[in-house]
Amino acid sequence: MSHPLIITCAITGAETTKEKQPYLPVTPREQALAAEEAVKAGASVIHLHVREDDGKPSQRPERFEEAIRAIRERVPSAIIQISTGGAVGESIENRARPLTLKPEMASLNLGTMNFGDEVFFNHPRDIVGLAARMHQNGVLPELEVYEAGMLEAAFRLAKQGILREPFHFQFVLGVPGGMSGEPRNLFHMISLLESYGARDSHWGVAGVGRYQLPLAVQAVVLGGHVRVGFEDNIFYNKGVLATSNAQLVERVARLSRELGREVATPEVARKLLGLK
Ligand code: KMH
Ligand code: ZN
Repeated sequence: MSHPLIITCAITGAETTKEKQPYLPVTPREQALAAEEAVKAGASVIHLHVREDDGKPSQRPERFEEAIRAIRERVPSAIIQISTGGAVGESIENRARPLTLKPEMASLNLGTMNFGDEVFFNHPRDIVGLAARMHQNGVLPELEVYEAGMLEAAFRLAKQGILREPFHFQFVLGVPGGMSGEPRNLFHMISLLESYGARDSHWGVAGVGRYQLPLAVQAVVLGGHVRVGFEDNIFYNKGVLATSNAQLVERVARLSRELGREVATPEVARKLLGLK
C-alpha cells in the first residue's frame, strides 16, 4: 500500500474537561506520560495545547516550555506540534507567543468559522502574520481546514508567497460550524487537492466525536494520515469513555497494520513531512 501512516495524537485540546473525560492529561507530567504512551502505541506527532493549574487553556510560552521539556524527557523522539489556535476567544498575540520556542511544527488555522456556539476568529491579516512567524522561526505549519474554502485559501496564500508547498493539511471534520465528517466531504477535500495538482502535499483527517473512527479508517485506506485524541473525541465506543489517548492511537495503528499499511515512527514521519 502507500507510504507509512502518520498518527497524530491531540492529547489535551482546549475544550475538553476532566469533568467529561477524567483521564484527560492537563499537567506537564500527565501530558508527558500521555505522549509517551501515545508514541509507544504508534503516534509520531503530538498536537499540544497546555493548561494552567486551574485547568484553563493557556498560550503562555512558559507553560508550553514546561510541557515540552517534560515530554522530551520521556519521549525525545516525538514530533511536537504546538497549537496556535488556542481556545476560542484567545487573542492573536497570545496565540502567536509560543512560536518563539521554535517547535518543529505548529497548527495554522486557515479561516474564521462558527465553532459550536462560538466563533473561532482567524482574520486574514492574522493568518498571514502567523504564517510569516512560522517561516521566520523554521516551524512547519500544519494547515487546519474545517471546510473546503479554507483548503482553497491555502493555494491562494501560496500564490501570494505567504505559504509554500508541499502542504501538510489537517482536515478537521465534524465541528458544528464546519463540514461534517461524512465520507462525501472527505472525498470532496481529496478531489479538490487533486484538482490543484498538489501531488507532494500530504493530508490527514481529524474526525470530531463520532466521526473519529470511521474517518480514520477511510484515511488509512485512501493514503491520508490520521489524528485521534481527547481534543477531538473522548469515547472509545458509543457511550464508553476511552481510558487513555493511547487506546485511541493503538486501535488505529492496529487497524492500519491489518489493512496492510505500516505505521510511521517519528523518524519516518520526519522524512515524510520534510522535517530535519
Ligand atoms: N480550540 C480550537 C478553537 C488548533 O489547535 O490550531 C482550535 C484548535 C485548533 O484547537
Ligand atoms: Zn488543537
